[in-house]
Amino acid sequence: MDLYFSPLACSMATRIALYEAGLDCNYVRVDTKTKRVADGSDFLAVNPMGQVPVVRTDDGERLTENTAILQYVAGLKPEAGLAPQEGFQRHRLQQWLAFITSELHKAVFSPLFSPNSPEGAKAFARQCAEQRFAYLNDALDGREFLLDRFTVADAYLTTVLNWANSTGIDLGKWPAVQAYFDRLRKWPSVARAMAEEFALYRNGKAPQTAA
Ligand SMILES: N[C@@H](CCC(=O)N[C@@H](CS)C(=O)NCC(=O)O)C(=O)O
Repeated sequence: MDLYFSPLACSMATRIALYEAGLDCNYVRVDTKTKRVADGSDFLAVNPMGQVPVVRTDDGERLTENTAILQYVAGLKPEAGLAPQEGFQRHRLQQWLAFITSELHKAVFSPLFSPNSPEGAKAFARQCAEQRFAYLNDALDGREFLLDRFTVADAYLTTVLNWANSTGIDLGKWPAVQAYFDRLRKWPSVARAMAEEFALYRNGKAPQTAA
């Protein structure tokens, strides 16, 4: 399997899931700014959206979209428990994946990161953050994980919360969110992925946007 990734971008959630599941992968670095793969080839030929993550499966299928990729990886090793395979908890997992991708990643962080989004869009994103993080804070209060154990939703949420500092979002306003992030960033698969991708990010030739 190949994972097209960019250091500290949302593709880090898939790296966390792969580490958690103990699955091998070929990590292919992409510069999302120039749309070039590390070998110089055109990333738009891999994903016309120009976005990471992309997974190329061992069968040659290409899969995009965090929520689909994370569930795909979880399904490769069901015994790792990264996604409830059936029952209502499966829907609960999908609820959180959808919330993270649409309400946090795209509504809050993407406009804050984008050099092309006007100040009005950034101000609206900061306004959206208040309600979204208050909701998340209530949901996380008294809980260790989003579900009853570490799942791919936690892999995605920690990846997204990792952008708060660099976008001026003070997680300290939401104590349960802050406590969750402080705890989860020390979770072995998360800590490993963050340390490795931070080193790659710092050593990158060109700065890259995260979200
Ligand atoms: N809808 C996509 C969005 C992925 C996405 O936003 N990726 C960002 C990195 S976090 C990216 O590649 N941005 C570069 C760009 O949009 O040009 C998904 O959920 O996988």
